[in-house]
Amino acid sequence: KQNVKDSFWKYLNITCVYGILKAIFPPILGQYLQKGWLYFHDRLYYISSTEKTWHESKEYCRQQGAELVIINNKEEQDFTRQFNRLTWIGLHDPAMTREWTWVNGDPLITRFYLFIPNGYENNTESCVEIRDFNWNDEPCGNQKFWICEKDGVF
Ligand SMILES: [Ca+2]
Ligand SMILES: [Ca+2]
Repeated sequence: KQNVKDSFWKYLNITCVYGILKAIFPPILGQYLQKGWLYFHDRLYYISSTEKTWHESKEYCRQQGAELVIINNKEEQDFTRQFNRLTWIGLHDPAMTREWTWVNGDPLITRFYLFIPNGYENNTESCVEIRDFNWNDEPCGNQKFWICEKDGVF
């Protein structure tokens, strides 16, 4: 009985907090949506319509309070590959040691795409793009479309 009561209060609490946050944050959400960002699974994504180098793309996302997309699960994989463009993602090999790292510093552990880095020669391909259904390492200075991801409470 106590458990039921506890979980009721817990539920009410969460609902209230969520309601308050929702009242505060929709303007922010609205701003992003107005600028063409897409809302998917509690996150916002920006699919560029112009092309930049990997570093310029990363910088663009940071200026928007976001990051180059980090692909954490199958849903995000399917979502990000649907745009039929060569797009930079937030994965690179900063030390050129073939240790692939996400822009938030996490190492690459799970690959949701087929990823066979082939730019070993002079380590010239240190940044990663979505290409068709796969990931591909590419020279960071090439111009590509890109995807930013913004998390947060909306
Ligand atoms: Ca993500
Ligand atoms: Ca390659």
